Amino acid sequence: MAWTNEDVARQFAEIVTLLKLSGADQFRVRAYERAAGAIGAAPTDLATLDEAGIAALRGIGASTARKVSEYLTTGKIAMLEDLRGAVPAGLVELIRVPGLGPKTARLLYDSLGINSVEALREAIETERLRGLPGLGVKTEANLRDAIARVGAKDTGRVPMADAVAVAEELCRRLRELPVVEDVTYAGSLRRMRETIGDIDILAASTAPAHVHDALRSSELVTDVLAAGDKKTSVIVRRGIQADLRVVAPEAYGAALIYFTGSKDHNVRIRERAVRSGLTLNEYGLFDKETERRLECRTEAEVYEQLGLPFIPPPMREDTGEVQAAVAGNLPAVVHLEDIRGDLHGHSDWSGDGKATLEEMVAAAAGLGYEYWAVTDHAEGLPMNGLSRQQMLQRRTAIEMLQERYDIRILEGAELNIGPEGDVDYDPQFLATLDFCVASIHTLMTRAGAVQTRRIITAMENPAVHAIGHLTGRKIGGRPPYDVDLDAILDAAKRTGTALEVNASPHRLDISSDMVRRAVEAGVTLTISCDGHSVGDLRSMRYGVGTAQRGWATSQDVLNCRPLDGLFDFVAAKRT
Ligand code: DGT
Ligand code: CA
Ligand code: CA
Ligand code: ZN
Repeated sequence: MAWTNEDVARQFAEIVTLLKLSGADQFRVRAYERAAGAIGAAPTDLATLDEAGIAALRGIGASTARKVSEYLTTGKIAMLEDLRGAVPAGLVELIRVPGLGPKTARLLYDSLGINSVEALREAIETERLRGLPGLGVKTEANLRDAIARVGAKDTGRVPMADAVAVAEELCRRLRELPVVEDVTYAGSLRRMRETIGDIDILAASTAPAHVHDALRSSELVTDVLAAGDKKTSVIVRRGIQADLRVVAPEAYGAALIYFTGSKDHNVRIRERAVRSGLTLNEYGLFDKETERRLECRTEAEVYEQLGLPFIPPPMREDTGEVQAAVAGNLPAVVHLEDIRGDLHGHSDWSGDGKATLEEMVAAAAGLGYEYWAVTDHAEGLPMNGLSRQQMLQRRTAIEMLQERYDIRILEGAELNIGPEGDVDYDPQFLATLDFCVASIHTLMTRAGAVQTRRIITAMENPAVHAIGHLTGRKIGGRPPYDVDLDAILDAAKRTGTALEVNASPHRLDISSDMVRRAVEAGVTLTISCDGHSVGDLRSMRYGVGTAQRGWATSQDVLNCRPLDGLFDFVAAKRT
Protein backbone atom coordinates (compact mmCIF):
# COMPACT_ATOMS: atom_id res chain seq x y z
CA MET A 1 0.00 0.00 0.00
CA ALA A 2 1.28 3.41 -0.80
CA TRP A 3 -0.76 6.60 -0.81
CA THR A 4 -3.98 6.31 1.12
CA ASN A 5 -7.15 8.23 0.34
CA GLU A 6 -6.64 10.13 3.57
CA ASP A 7 -3.23 11.21 2.45
CA VAL A 8 -4.57 12.45 -0.88
CA ALA A 9 -7.41 14.25 0.88
CA ARG A 10 -4.87 16.00 3.08
CA GLN A 11 -3.09 17.43 0.05
CA PHE A 12 -6.39 18.94 -1.01
CA ALA A 13 -7.08 20.19 2.50
CA GLU A 14 -3.71 21.93 2.34
CA ILE A 15 -4.69 23.48 -0.99
CA VAL A 16 -7.86 24.79 0.68
CA THR A 17 -5.90 26.29 3.57
CA LEU A 18 -3.36 27.91 1.32
CA LEU A 19 -6.04 29.28 -1.01
CA LYS A 20 -7.79 30.81 1.96
CA LEU A 21 -4.55 32.32 3.21
CA SER A 22 -3.82 33.76 -0.18
CA GLY A 23 -7.24 35.38 -0.27
CA ALA A 24 -8.61 33.35 -3.19
CA ASP A 25 -12.25 33.83 -4.05
CA GLN A 26 -14.60 31.73 -2.02
CA PHE A 27 -16.11 29.79 -4.92
CA ARG A 28 -12.74 28.40 -5.79
CA VAL A 29 -12.09 27.57 -2.14
CA ARG A 30 -15.44 25.83 -1.88
CA ALA A 31 -14.75 23.76 -4.97
CA TYR A 32 -11.52 22.42 -3.44
CA GLU A 33 -13.23 21.87 -0.11
CA ARG A 34 -15.80 19.71 -1.85
CA ALA A 35 -13.05 17.86 -3.70
CA ALA A 36 -11.22 17.14 -0.43
CA GLY A 37 -14.46 15.84 1.08
CA ALA A 38 -15.22 13.62 -1.90
CA ILE A 39 -11.70 12.15 -1.86
CA GLY A 40 -11.95 11.36 1.83
CA ALA A 41 -15.31 9.72 1.17
CA ALA A 42 -14.22 7.66 -1.84
CA PRO A 43 -15.38 4.08 -1.34
CA THR A 44 -12.37 2.59 -3.12
CA ASP A 45 -8.65 2.93 -2.83
CA LEU A 46 -7.75 5.77 -5.23
CA ALA A 47 -4.30 4.30 -5.83
CA THR A 48 -5.94 1.35 -7.60
CA LEU A 49 -7.77 3.55 -10.13
CA ASP A 50 -6.67 5.38 -13.26
CA GLU A 51 -7.59 8.99 -13.93
CA ALA A 52 -10.85 8.09 -15.67
CA GLY A 53 -11.78 5.80 -12.80
CA ILE A 54 -11.11 8.58 -10.32
CA ALA A 55 -13.17 11.07 -12.33
CA ALA A 56 -16.08 8.61 -12.28
CA LEU A 57 -16.30 8.77 -8.48
CA ARG A 58 -19.09 10.67 -6.78
CA GLY A 59 -18.25 14.37 -6.39
CA ILE A 60 -14.90 14.28 -8.23
CA GLY A 61 -14.56 16.27 -11.45
CA ALA A 62 -12.05 16.09 -14.25
CA SER A 63 -9.66 18.70 -12.88
CA THR A 64 -9.60 17.13 -9.40
CA ALA A 65 -9.06 13.71 -10.96
CA ARG A 66 -6.11 15.07 -12.91
CA LYS A 67 -4.51 16.40 -9.72
CA VAL A 68 -5.20 13.20 -7.80
CA SER A 69 -3.62 11.20 -10.56
CA GLU A 70 -0.67 13.58 -10.67
CA TYR A 71 -0.19 13.07 -6.95
CA LEU A 72 -0.48 9.30 -7.11
CA THR A 73 2.14 9.04 -9.82
CA THR A 74 4.59 11.78 -8.85
CA GLY A 75 3.90 12.36 -5.15
CA LYS A 76 3.36 16.04 -5.87
CA ILE A 77 0.71 18.41 -7.15
CA ALA A 78 2.30 21.24 -9.10
CA MET A 79 -0.44 23.66 -8.13
CA LEU A 80 0.07 22.88 -4.45
CA GLU A 81 3.82 23.32 -4.82
CA ASP A 82 3.20 26.76 -6.33
CA LEU A 83 0.87 27.71 -3.52
CA ARG A 84 3.40 26.60 -0.93
CA GLY A 85 5.93 28.83 -2.59
CA ALA A 86 3.57 31.78 -2.74
CA VAL A 87 2.12 31.78 0.78
CA PRO A 88 4.52 32.93 3.51
CA ALA A 89 5.42 30.08 5.88
CA GLY A 90 4.71 32.34 8.86
CA LEU A 91 1.07 32.62 7.85
CA VAL A 92 0.74 28.85 7.81
CA GLU A 93 2.32 28.69 11.24
CA LEU A 94 -0.19 31.20 12.60
CA ILE A 95 -3.24 29.11 11.79
CA ARG A 96 -1.89 26.28 13.91
CA VAL A 97 -3.12 28.35 16.85
CA PRO A 98 -6.58 26.95 17.67
CA GLY A 99 -9.31 29.47 16.91
CA LEU A 100 -7.12 31.55 14.62
CA GLY A 101 -8.55 31.29 11.10
CA PRO A 102 -7.01 32.23 7.75
CA LYS A 103 -8.83 35.56 7.64
CA THR A 104 -7.45 36.74 10.95
CA ALA A 105 -4.01 35.38 10.10
CA ARG A 106 -4.05 37.39 6.88
CA LEU A 107 -5.15 40.50 8.80
CA LEU A 108 -2.40 40.11 11.39
CA TYR A 109 0.18 39.58 8.70
CA ASP A 110 -0.92 42.40 6.42
CA SER A 111 -1.48 45.03 9.08
CA LEU A 112 1.18 44.21 11.68
CA GLY A 113 3.59 41.97 9.83
CA ILE A 114 3.00 39.16 12.34
CA ASN A 115 4.54 36.08 10.76
CA SER A 116 4.99 33.58 13.56
CA VAL A 117 3.37 32.37 16.74
CA GLU A 118 6.22 34.02 18.64
CA ALA A 119 5.54 37.38 16.93
CA LEU A 120 1.86 37.04 17.81
CA ARG A 121 2.68 36.36 21.45
CA GLU A 122 4.80 39.47 21.51
CA ALA A 123 2.14 41.58 19.81
CA ILE A 124 -0.39 40.49 22.41
CA GLU A 125 1.95 41.34 25.27
CA THR A 126 2.69 44.77 23.89
CA GLU A 127 -1.02 45.32 23.20
CA ARG A 128 -0.43 45.96 19.53
CA LEU A 129 -3.52 43.95 18.62
CA ARG A 130 -5.74 46.57 20.23
CA GLY A 131 -7.53 48.61 17.62
CA LEU A 132 -7.43 46.08 14.80
CA PRO A 133 -10.90 45.82 13.25
CA GLY A 134 -12.93 42.91 14.64
CA LEU A 135 -10.28 41.96 17.21
CA GLY A 136 -11.80 42.62 20.62
CA VAL A 137 -10.31 42.14 24.05
CA LYS A 138 -12.08 38.79 24.27
CA THR A 139 -10.43 37.49 21.07
CA GLU A 140 -7.11 38.72 22.38
CA ALA A 141 -7.57 36.78 25.62
CA ASN A 142 -8.61 33.66 23.70
CA LEU A 143 -5.55 33.91 21.51
CA ARG A 144 -3.32 34.26 24.55
CA ASP A 145 -4.74 31.04 26.03
CA ALA A 146 -4.53 29.22 22.73
CA ILE A 147 -0.88 30.13 22.28
CA ALA A 148 -0.12 28.90 25.77
CA ARG A 149 -1.64 25.56 24.81
CA VAL A 150 0.34 25.13 21.57
CA GLY A 151 3.42 26.71 23.04
CA ALA A 152 5.27 23.74 24.48
CA LYS A 153 4.69 21.47 21.56
CA ASP A 154 7.27 22.43 19.01
CA THR A 155 9.77 19.71 19.69
CA GLY A 156 10.90 19.07 16.13
CA ARG A 157 9.12 15.75 16.20
CA VAL A 158 6.47 14.86 13.66
CA PRO A 159 3.26 12.93 14.35
CA MET A 160 3.70 9.39 13.05
CA ALA A 161 0.54 9.92 11.02
CA ASP A 162 2.30 12.57 8.93
CA ALA A 163 5.26 10.37 8.06
CA VAL A 164 4.01 6.86 7.51
CA ALA A 165 2.52 7.29 4.02
CA VAL A 166 5.61 8.96 2.61
CA ALA A 167 7.88 6.38 4.27
CA GLU A 168 5.90 3.57 2.68
CA GLU A 169 5.94 5.23 -0.70
CA LEU A 170 9.72 5.71 -0.53
CA CYS A 171 10.12 2.03 0.32
CA ARG A 172 7.77 0.99 -2.45
CA ARG A 173 9.78 2.92 -5.02
CA LEU A 174 13.13 1.58 -3.80
CA ARG A 175 11.72 -1.95 -3.79
CA GLU A 176 11.12 -1.62 -7.52
CA LEU A 177 14.84 -1.26 -8.21
CA PRO A 178 16.20 -4.58 -9.49
CA VAL A 179 19.32 -4.22 -7.31
CA VAL A 180 17.29 -3.97 -4.11
CA GLU A 181 16.68 -7.30 -2.40
CA ASP A 182 14.83 -6.00 0.59
CA VAL A 183 13.80 -2.63 1.97
CA THR A 184 11.79 -1.41 4.92
CA TYR A 185 11.51 1.56 7.20
CA ALA A 186 13.13 1.09 10.61
CA GLY A 187 13.64 3.46 13.57
CA SER A 188 10.89 4.87 15.72
CA LEU A 189 8.38 4.62 12.88
CA ARG A 190 8.74 0.85 12.77
CA ARG A 191 8.45 0.76 16.54
CA MET A 192 5.27 2.78 16.03
CA ARG A 193 6.06 5.61 18.35
CA GLU A 194 3.35 8.23 18.17
CA THR A 195 5.81 10.89 17.00
CA ILE A 196 9.06 10.45 15.13
CA GLY A 197 12.26 12.46 14.82
CA ASP A 198 13.05 11.22 11.34
CA ILE A 199 12.37 8.35 8.95
CA ASP A 200 15.03 5.63 8.75
CA ILE A 201 15.05 3.44 5.67
CA LEU A 202 17.14 0.32 5.37
CA ALA A 203 17.81 -1.53 2.13
CA ALA A 204 19.68 -4.73 1.33
CA SER A 205 21.65 -4.58 -1.89
CA THR A 206 24.98 -5.49 -3.42
CA ALA A 207 24.95 -2.21 -5.37
CA PRO A 208 24.55 0.42 -2.66
CA ALA A 209 25.63 3.43 -4.76
CA HIS A 210 22.78 2.78 -7.14
CA VAL A 211 20.23 2.75 -4.30
CA HIS A 212 21.57 5.94 -2.75
CA ASP A 213 21.41 7.60 -6.16
CA ALA A 214 17.83 6.55 -6.62
CA LEU A 215 16.78 8.16 -3.37
CA ARG A 216 18.63 11.40 -4.06
CA SER A 217 17.00 11.76 -7.44
CA SER A 218 13.52 10.79 -6.27
CA GLU A 219 10.85 13.34 -7.10
CA LEU A 220 9.62 12.99 -3.51
CA VAL A 221 12.82 14.56 -2.24
CA THR A 222 12.91 18.32 -1.80
CA ASP A 223 16.42 18.65 -0.36
CA VAL A 224 19.55 16.53 -0.05
CA LEU A 225 21.30 17.02 3.29
CA ALA A 226 24.05 14.44 3.07
CA ALA A 227 25.14 12.14 0.30
CA GLY A 228 27.72 9.62 1.45
CA ASP A 229 28.24 6.07 0.28
CA LYS A 230 26.96 4.63 3.58
CA LYS A 231 24.16 7.03 4.32
CA THR A 232 21.98 9.47 2.43
CA SER A 233 19.92 12.06 4.28
CA VAL A 234 17.18 13.94 2.51
CA ILE A 235 14.15 16.08 3.23
CA VAL A 236 10.84 14.84 1.92
CA ARG A 237 7.82 17.12 2.33
CA ARG A 238 7.06 19.40 5.29
CA GLY A 239 10.58 19.31 6.62
CA ILE A 240 10.53 15.60 7.39
CA GLN A 241 13.99 14.06 7.20
CA ALA A 242 14.63 10.59 5.82
CA ASP A 243 17.91 8.66 6.23
CA LEU A 244 18.78 5.75 3.98
CA ARG A 245 21.34 3.07 4.77
CA VAL A 246 22.16 0.26 2.41
CA VAL A 247 23.77 -2.93 3.69
CA ALA A 248 24.87 -6.27 2.26
CA PRO A 249 22.03 -8.80 2.16
CA GLU A 250 23.77 -11.14 4.61
CA ALA A 251 23.94 -8.32 7.17
CA TYR A 252 20.33 -7.25 6.73
CA GLY A 253 18.96 -8.99 9.84
CA ALA A 254 21.54 -7.46 12.17
CA ALA A 255 21.32 -4.06 10.50
CA LEU A 256 17.54 -4.08 10.77
CA ILE A 257 17.75 -4.71 14.48
CA TYR A 258 20.36 -1.98 14.83
CA PHE A 259 18.42 0.67 12.90
CA THR A 260 15.06 -0.27 14.34
CA GLY A 261 16.37 0.47 17.80
CA SER A 262 15.59 1.68 20.21
CA LYS A 263 19.12 2.57 21.12
CA ASP A 264 18.55 1.27 24.65
CA HIS A 265 17.18 -2.02 23.35
CA ASN A 266 20.29 -2.35 21.18
CA VAL A 267 22.59 -1.75 24.11
CA ARG A 268 20.74 -4.40 26.09
CA ILE A 269 20.94 -7.12 23.45
CA ARG A 270 24.54 -6.27 22.63
CA GLU A 271 25.41 -7.02 26.26
CA ARG A 272 23.74 -10.36 25.77
CA ALA A 273 25.76 -11.00 22.60
CA VAL A 274 29.02 -10.20 24.36
CA ARG A 275 28.22 -12.72 27.07
CA SER A 276 27.88 -15.42 24.39
CA GLY A 277 31.19 -14.49 22.79
CA LEU A 278 29.58 -12.58 19.93
CA THR A 279 29.66 -8.99 18.70
CA LEU A 280 26.55 -7.34 17.31
CA ASN A 281 26.60 -4.14 15.33
CA GLU A 282 25.04 -2.65 12.22
CA TYR A 283 27.34 -4.75 10.02
CA GLY A 284 26.28 -8.07 11.40
CA LEU A 285 26.64 -10.59 14.15
CA PHE A 286 30.25 -11.83 14.53
CA ASP A 287 32.07 -14.52 16.42
CA LYS A 288 34.38 -12.52 18.65
CA GLU A 289 37.29 -14.93 18.44
CA THR A 290 37.32 -15.81 14.75
CA GLU A 291 35.77 -12.49 13.62
CA ARG A 292 33.69 -14.60 11.28
CA ARG A 293 30.28 -13.19 10.37
CA LEU A 294 27.34 -15.40 11.25
CA GLU A 295 24.95 -15.14 8.37
CA CYS A 296 21.70 -13.58 9.56
CA ARG A 297 19.42 -12.33 6.85
CA THR A 298 16.48 -11.89 9.17
CA GLU A 299 16.03 -10.42 12.60
CA ALA A 300 14.59 -13.68 13.86
CA GLU A 301 17.89 -15.43 13.03
CA VAL A 302 19.83 -12.85 15.04
CA TYR A 303 17.55 -13.19 18.05
CA GLU A 304 17.78 -16.95 17.73
CA GLN A 305 21.59 -16.85 17.76
CA LEU A 306 21.31 -14.85 20.97
CA GLY A 307 18.97 -17.45 22.43
CA LEU A 308 16.01 -15.10 22.35
CA PRO A 309 12.55 -15.27 20.79
CA PHE A 310 11.68 -12.67 18.15
CA ILE A 311 10.79 -9.43 19.90
CA PRO A 312 8.16 -7.40 17.98
CA PRO A 313 9.55 -3.93 17.09
CA PRO A 314 6.99 -1.94 19.12
CA MET A 315 8.21 -3.70 22.27
CA ARG A 316 11.85 -2.73 21.74
CA GLU A 317 12.04 0.17 24.18
CA ASP A 318 14.11 -1.47 26.92
CA THR A 319 11.22 -1.49 29.31
CA GLY A 320 11.92 -5.04 30.43
CA GLU A 321 11.35 -6.89 27.14
CA VAL A 322 14.86 -8.36 26.94
CA GLN A 323 14.78 -9.56 30.54
CA ALA A 324 11.33 -11.08 29.92
CA ALA A 325 12.59 -12.75 26.74
CA VAL A 326 15.58 -14.20 28.60
CA ALA A 327 13.31 -15.51 31.34
CA GLY A 328 11.02 -17.08 28.75
CA ASN A 329 7.98 -15.03 29.66
CA LEU A 330 7.82 -12.40 26.95
CA PRO A 331 4.09 -11.82 26.47
CA ALA A 332 2.68 -12.98 23.13
CA VAL A 333 1.36 -9.57 22.16
CA VAL A 334 -1.72 -9.09 20.02
CA HIS A 335 -1.29 -9.13 16.22
CA LEU A 336 -3.43 -7.70 13.46
CA GLU A 337 -4.55 -11.22 12.50
CA ASP A 338 -6.03 -11.67 15.99
CA ILE A 339 -8.53 -8.86 15.45
CA ARG A 340 -11.99 -10.22 14.70
CA GLY A 341 -13.95 -7.02 14.39
CA ASP A 342 -14.05 -3.29 14.97
CA LEU A 343 -16.24 -1.86 17.72
CA HIS A 344 -16.31 1.86 16.92
CA GLY A 345 -17.26 3.19 13.49
CA HIS A 346 -19.52 5.69 11.78
CA SER A 347 -21.70 5.85 8.70
CA ASP A 348 -23.36 8.77 6.95
CA TRP A 349 -26.43 8.22 9.12
CA SER A 350 -24.67 10.67 11.41
CA GLY A 351 -23.59 13.89 9.77
CA ASP A 352 -19.84 13.39 9.99
CA GLY A 353 -19.68 9.89 8.50
CA LYS A 354 -18.35 10.04 4.95
CA ALA A 355 -19.44 6.65 3.63
CA THR A 356 -22.80 4.90 3.54
CA LEU A 357 -23.55 2.14 6.00
CA GLU A 358 -23.30 -0.42 3.22
CA GLU A 359 -19.92 0.89 2.02
CA MET A 360 -18.57 0.64 5.56
CA VAL A 361 -20.02 -2.83 6.12
CA ALA A 362 -18.67 -4.05 2.78
CA ALA A 363 -15.23 -2.68 3.60
CA ALA A 364 -15.22 -4.27 7.06
CA ALA A 365 -16.29 -7.58 5.50
CA GLY A 366 -13.48 -7.16 2.97
CA LEU A 367 -10.99 -7.02 5.84
CA GLY A 368 -12.20 -10.46 6.90
CA TYR A 369 -13.86 -9.31 10.12
CA GLU A 370 -16.52 -11.36 11.86
CA TYR A 371 -18.33 -8.29 13.15
CA TRP A 372 -18.39 -4.53 12.82
CA ALA A 373 -20.21 -2.15 15.15
CA VAL A 374 -21.79 0.92 13.63
CA THR A 375 -21.63 3.44 16.45
CA ASP A 376 -23.05 6.61 14.92
CA HIS A 377 -23.23 9.68 17.12
CA ALA A 378 -26.12 9.80 19.57
CA GLU A 379 -28.80 12.46 19.88
CA GLY A 380 -26.99 14.69 22.36
CA LEU A 381 -24.26 15.63 19.90
CA PRO A 382 -25.22 18.94 18.31
CA MET A 383 -25.65 18.73 14.51
CA ASN A 384 -24.51 15.17 13.96
CA GLY A 385 -26.36 12.99 16.42
CA LEU A 386 -29.15 10.54 15.58
CA SER A 387 -32.55 10.98 17.21
CA ARG A 388 -34.26 7.91 18.61
CA GLN A 389 -36.51 7.97 15.53
CA GLN A 390 -33.52 7.96 13.19
CA MET A 391 -31.93 5.17 15.20
CA LEU A 392 -35.06 3.08 14.60
CA GLN A 393 -34.91 3.81 10.88
CA ARG A 394 -31.27 2.83 10.88
CA ARG A 395 -32.24 -0.41 12.64
CA THR A 396 -34.40 -1.34 9.67
CA ALA A 397 -31.55 -0.50 7.31
CA ILE A 398 -29.20 -2.70 9.34
CA GLU A 399 -31.66 -5.61 9.24
CA MET A 400 -31.95 -5.35 5.47
CA LEU A 401 -28.20 -5.20 5.00
CA GLN A 402 -27.66 -8.08 7.39
CA GLU A 403 -29.55 -10.35 4.99
CA ARG A 404 -26.96 -9.70 2.34
CA TYR A 405 -23.73 -9.77 4.36
CA ASP A 406 -22.14 -12.55 6.39
CA ILE A 407 -20.34 -10.14 8.67
CA ARG A 408 -22.40 -9.47 11.79
CA ILE A 409 -23.43 -5.82 11.92
CA LEU A 410 -23.66 -4.71 15.52
CA GLU A 411 -26.17 -1.97 16.15
CA GLY A 412 -24.46 0.59 18.30
CA ALA A 413 -24.02 4.21 19.20
CA GLU A 414 -21.29 6.53 20.32
CA LEU A 415 -22.92 8.09 23.34
CA ASN A 416 -21.98 11.53 24.59
CA ILE A 417 -20.74 11.79 28.12
CA GLY A 418 -22.70 14.75 29.50
CA PRO A 419 -21.56 17.33 32.07
CA GLU A 420 -22.43 14.96 34.94
CA GLY A 421 -21.51 11.72 33.21
CA ASP A 422 -25.05 11.21 31.94
CA VAL A 423 -25.57 9.69 28.46
CA ASP A 424 -28.14 9.90 25.64
CA TYR A 425 -31.53 8.19 25.13
CA ASP A 426 -33.34 6.31 27.89
CA PRO A 427 -32.29 3.07 29.59
CA GLN A 428 -34.98 0.95 27.92
CA PHE A 429 -33.96 2.08 24.48
CA LEU A 430 -30.25 1.70 25.24
CA ALA A 431 -30.86 -1.87 26.32
CA THR A 432 -31.95 -2.71 22.76
CA LEU A 433 -28.54 -1.81 21.31
CA ASP A 434 -25.76 -4.35 20.81
CA PHE A 435 -22.74 -2.24 21.70
CA CYS A 436 -22.17 1.32 22.89
CA VAL A 437 -19.05 3.41 23.15
CA ALA A 438 -19.25 6.52 25.32
CA SER A 439 -16.97 9.48 24.73
CA ILE A 440 -16.47 13.06 25.79
CA HIS A 441 -17.27 15.50 23.00
CA THR A 442 -18.14 18.58 25.02
CA LEU A 443 -16.56 20.60 27.85
CA MET A 444 -13.18 19.31 26.77
CA THR A 445 -11.17 21.89 28.66
CA ARG A 446 -12.50 20.95 32.11
CA ALA A 447 -10.01 20.00 34.81
CA GLY A 448 -8.79 16.42 35.00
CA ALA A 449 -10.74 15.71 38.19
CA VAL A 450 -13.98 16.77 36.51
CA GLN A 451 -13.31 14.60 33.44
CA THR A 452 -12.40 11.65 35.65
CA ARG A 453 -15.68 11.97 37.53
CA ARG A 454 -17.72 12.27 34.30
CA ILE A 455 -16.05 9.22 32.79
CA ILE A 456 -16.45 7.06 35.89
CA THR A 457 -20.14 7.95 36.14
CA ALA A 458 -20.55 6.96 32.49
CA MET A 459 -18.80 3.65 33.16
CA GLU A 460 -21.31 2.91 35.89
CA ASN A 461 -24.06 3.02 33.28
CA PRO A 462 -24.97 -0.55 32.26
CA ALA A 463 -25.39 0.55 28.62
CA VAL A 464 -21.80 1.76 28.27
CA HIS A 465 -19.49 -1.01 27.10
CA ALA A 466 -16.37 0.96 26.25
CA ILE A 467 -14.98 4.44 26.76
CA GLY A 468 -13.90 6.00 23.46
CA HIS A 469 -10.70 8.06 23.11
CA LEU A 470 -10.31 8.48 26.86
CA THR A 471 -8.08 11.55 26.97
CA GLY A 472 -9.35 13.42 23.91
CA ARG A 473 -5.85 14.20 22.70
CA LYS A 474 -4.85 14.85 19.09
CA ILE A 475 -1.19 14.04 18.54
CA GLY A 476 0.64 17.24 17.69
CA GLY A 477 -2.58 19.16 18.30
CA ARG A 478 -4.81 18.96 21.33
CA PRO A 479 -3.32 17.99 24.70
CA PRO A 480 -4.90 15.11 26.67
CA TYR A 481 -7.23 15.72 29.60
CA ASP A 482 -5.34 15.08 32.74
CA VAL A 483 -7.45 12.15 33.96
CA ASP A 484 -6.72 10.10 37.05
CA LEU A 485 -5.85 6.87 35.30
CA ASP A 486 -5.69 4.74 38.45
CA ALA A 487 -9.21 5.74 39.42
CA ILE A 488 -10.41 5.06 35.88
CA LEU A 489 -8.74 1.65 35.75
CA ASP A 490 -10.33 0.73 39.07
CA ALA A 491 -13.74 1.77 37.81
CA ALA A 492 -13.28 -0.03 34.49
CA LYS A 493 -12.50 -3.22 36.32
CA ARG A 494 -15.27 -2.84 38.87
CA THR A 495 -17.95 -2.05 36.27
CA GLY A 496 -16.75 -4.39 33.52
CA THR A 497 -16.21 -1.57 31.05
CA ALA A 498 -13.56 -1.71 28.35
CA LEU A 499 -11.14 1.08 27.51
CA GLU A 500 -10.67 1.84 23.84
CA VAL A 501 -7.33 2.08 22.11
CA ASN A 502 -8.44 4.46 19.39
CA ALA A 503 -6.43 3.37 16.36
CA SER A 504 -6.61 6.63 14.44
CA PRO A 505 -2.96 7.63 14.04
CA HIS A 506 -3.98 11.17 14.96
CA ARG A 507 -5.27 9.99 18.34
CA LEU A 508 -3.72 6.70 19.55
CA ASP A 509 -5.82 7.18 22.65
CA ILE A 510 -5.30 5.59 25.13
CA SER A 511 -1.53 5.86 24.67
CA SER A 512 0.81 2.89 24.85
CA ASP A 513 1.93 3.80 28.38
CA MET A 514 -1.66 3.80 29.49
CA VAL A 515 -2.22 0.47 27.74
CA ARG A 516 0.61 -1.02 29.77
CA ARG A 517 -0.97 0.16 33.01
CA ALA A 518 -4.40 -1.06 31.92
CA VAL A 519 -2.99 -4.49 31.09
CA GLU A 520 -1.25 -4.67 34.47
CA ALA A 521 -4.53 -3.74 36.14
CA GLY A 522 -6.38 -6.48 34.24
CA VAL A 523 -8.66 -4.07 32.39
CA THR A 524 -10.21 -5.17 29.09
CA LEU A 525 -9.30 -3.12 26.00
CA THR A 526 -10.88 -2.61 22.63
CA ILE A 527 -8.83 -1.61 19.59
CA SER A 528 -11.07 0.32 17.22
CA CYS A 529 -10.60 2.62 14.25
CA ASP A 530 -13.39 5.13 14.96
CA GLY A 531 -13.70 5.04 11.17
CA HIS A 532 -15.52 7.87 9.46
CA SER A 533 -14.54 6.65 5.99
CA VAL A 534 -13.70 3.38 4.33
CA GLY A 535 -10.00 4.24 4.33
CA ASP A 536 -10.04 4.82 8.09
CA LEU A 537 -10.76 1.14 8.65
CA ARG A 538 -7.19 0.39 7.70
CA SER A 539 -5.84 2.28 10.72
CA MET A 540 -6.28 -0.86 12.82
CA ARG A 541 -2.57 -1.62 12.53
CA TYR A 542 -1.68 1.59 14.39
CA GLY A 543 -3.98 0.60 17.23
CA VAL A 544 -2.43 -2.85 17.29
CA GLY A 545 1.07 -1.28 17.32
CA THR A 546 0.07 0.89 20.26
CA ALA A 547 -1.32 -2.15 22.06
CA GLN A 548 1.92 -4.04 21.37
CA ARG A 549 3.91 -1.15 22.79
CA GLY A 550 1.77 -1.57 25.91
CA TRP A 551 2.35 -5.35 25.99
CA ALA A 552 -1.31 -6.23 25.45
CA THR A 553 -2.10 -9.78 24.40
CA SER A 554 -5.17 -10.95 22.52
CA GLN A 555 -6.63 -12.02 25.90
CA ASP A 556 -6.71 -8.38 26.90
CA VAL A 557 -8.56 -7.24 23.79
CA LEU A 558 -12.32 -7.59 23.55
CA ASN A 559 -12.46 -7.53 19.76
CA CYS A 560 -10.12 -10.52 19.58
CA ARG A 561 -12.95 -12.58 21.03
CA PRO A 562 -15.46 -14.40 18.89
CA LEU A 563 -18.98 -12.98 18.84
CA ASP A 564 -20.20 -15.11 21.80
CA GLY A 565 -17.36 -13.88 23.95
CA LEU A 566 -18.19 -10.32 23.03
CA PHE A 567 -21.86 -10.84 23.87
CA ASP A 568 -20.88 -12.41 27.20
CA PHE A 569 -18.97 -9.24 28.05
CA VAL A 570 -21.96 -7.09 27.12
CA ALA A 571 -24.36 -9.30 29.07
CA ALA A 572 -22.13 -9.26 32.16
CA LYS A 573 -22.26 -5.47 32.10
CA ARG A 574 -26.06 -5.43 32.02
CA THR A 575 -26.58 -7.58 35.07
P1 DGT B 1 13.62 9.24 16.42
O1 DGT B 1 14.06 9.33 14.99
O2 DGT B 1 14.19 10.30 17.28
O3 DGT B 1 12.14 9.17 16.55
O4 DGT B 1 14.15 7.87 17.05
P2 DGT B 1 14.87 6.64 16.36
O5 DGT B 1 14.79 5.52 17.34
O6 DGT B 1 14.37 6.40 15.01
O7 DGT B 1 16.40 7.10 16.36
P3 DGT B 1 17.39 7.55 15.20
O8 DGT B 1 16.69 7.98 13.97
O9 DGT B 1 18.31 8.53 15.84
O10 DGT B 1 18.24 6.24 14.92
C1 DGT B 1 17.63 5.10 14.33
C2 DGT B 1 18.10 3.88 15.07
O11 DGT B 1 19.51 3.70 14.91
C3 DGT B 1 17.90 3.94 16.56
O12 DGT B 1 16.60 3.55 16.92
C4 DGT B 1 18.94 2.99 17.06
C5 DGT B 1 20.05 3.13 16.09
N1 DGT B 1 21.09 4.01 16.63
C6 DGT B 1 21.33 5.28 16.30
N2 DGT B 1 22.36 5.76 17.00
C7 DGT B 1 22.79 4.75 17.77
C8 DGT B 1 23.85 4.61 18.73
O13 DGT B 1 24.61 5.53 19.00
N3 DGT B 1 23.98 3.40 19.33
C9 DGT B 1 23.15 2.37 19.07
N4 DGT B 1 23.29 1.22 19.69
N5 DGT B 1 22.14 2.47 18.19
C10 DGT B 1 21.97 3.64 17.54
CA1 CA C 1 14.38 7.91 13.28
CA1 CA D 1 17.68 8.77 11.82
ZN1 ZN E 1 -16.40 8.08 16.95
